[in-house]
Amino acid sequence: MQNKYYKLILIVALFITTISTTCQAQDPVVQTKFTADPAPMVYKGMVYLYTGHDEDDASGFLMKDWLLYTTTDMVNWTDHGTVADLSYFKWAEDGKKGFRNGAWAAQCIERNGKFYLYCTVEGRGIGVLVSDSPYGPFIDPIGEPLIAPASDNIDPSVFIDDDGQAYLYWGNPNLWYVKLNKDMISYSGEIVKDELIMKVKGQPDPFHYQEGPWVYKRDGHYYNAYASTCCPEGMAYAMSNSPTGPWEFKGYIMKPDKRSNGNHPGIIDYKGRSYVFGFNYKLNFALVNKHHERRSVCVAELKYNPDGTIQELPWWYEGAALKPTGVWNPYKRTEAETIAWSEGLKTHKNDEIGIYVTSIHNNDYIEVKAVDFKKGAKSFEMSAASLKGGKVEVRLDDRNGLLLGVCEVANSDSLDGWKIFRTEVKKKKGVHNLFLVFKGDEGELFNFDYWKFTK
Ligand code: FUB
Repeated sequence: MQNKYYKLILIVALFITTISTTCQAQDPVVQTKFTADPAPMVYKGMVYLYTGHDEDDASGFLMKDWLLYTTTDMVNWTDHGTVADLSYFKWAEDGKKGFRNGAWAAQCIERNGKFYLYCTVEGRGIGVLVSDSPYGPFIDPIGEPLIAPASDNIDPSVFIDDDGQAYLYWGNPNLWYVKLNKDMISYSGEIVKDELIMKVKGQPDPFHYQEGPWVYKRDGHYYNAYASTCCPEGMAYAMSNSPTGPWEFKGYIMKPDKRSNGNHPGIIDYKGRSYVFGFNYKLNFALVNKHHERRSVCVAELKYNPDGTIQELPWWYEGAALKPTGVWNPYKRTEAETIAWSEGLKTHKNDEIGIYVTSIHNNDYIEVKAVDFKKGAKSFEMSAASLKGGKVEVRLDDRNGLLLGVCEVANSDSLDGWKIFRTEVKKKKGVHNLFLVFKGDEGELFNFDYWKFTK
């Protein structure tokens, strides 16, 4: 997606996608990159969403790093960029090929203030990284795979039971588990082949288990959700009275659909609601009528029945829009990479300012949902760097909605020359979706670091 032609197609595709999904703005969650294998984690009031990363030019799997996004309202997601990559595992160097590929599914969990990120290094086993913060930096504490290389050994899911016993599950097409020690970086006892797989010769597999297990406990029930059937993959689940089974197949969370060759569930409870993450190929198919492993993470609200079973969801495109679980405060600094929906943009990172929004062209935009202006703002300011400059139209509720003001972004002489630009804005009270619409001549206009309103 580096060249101009590709970007033009992306803008048109996202425009069509937006029109056809005006009420499903979280499909996909991220529009600036291709993301896969979602692993959400709730910690201290924040959702941390770790994802895999399909490269823009991937045809098959081309995955080099793991990304992190956060939210406190389930609709506005802040991009934190790469949280770890293959080079973090020195043992993952693939001969002459280096660290070029294989950053498959991962999951992060907190224990006693430390964060453990279990990562598939495809063909080389499952590794574990540790950090004092969910944002990293992560390091490899053992210097070797935690789970040895084997074709089955992908897609780790980690779960800590109420008695403190932690389990690691993984596998395709078989499901395996082992008891982790309290240090979370070693295990004790046998690696067990789980009975979730009941492939009896000549009998249909009642679980349709394929890969991507996601094990958790809720209201006394143990759940094992997973990518089911192949291919296309849907998402199904089994329940049990114990973390090691026996499991009973309960049904689909979402049926397989030819619009998504693969799948990978990640499930959380957050602020009184439940959510399932997975992925589809919507952005890929909006761009080209050809299957590439260029996937996009999606999220939908999940509902449980009183007996703990899960209500089956329709396919991503047909589900209800997510309701924000909070409002956004526009009077504090907001990173430009906090986005509910965007068109035509990319994000990059540098050592000076961290993540910023780039590849900004005429008519590209950012939407931030449920922004609470309270009694209304006086002015808007933003930090940008440019060789060319342009304008930002500050609008409400639609990309063509009420114009509050126009912020002129002058040439700041360099793409690293960050400067603050301001405009007065019309006072408008209450909660609105904010649209920052970029305007200018042909070509890249500027880079954008953060914005805020003043009262
Ligand atoms: O993303 C690479 C692999 O594809 C994952 O590890 C599997 O779960 C499938 O989603």
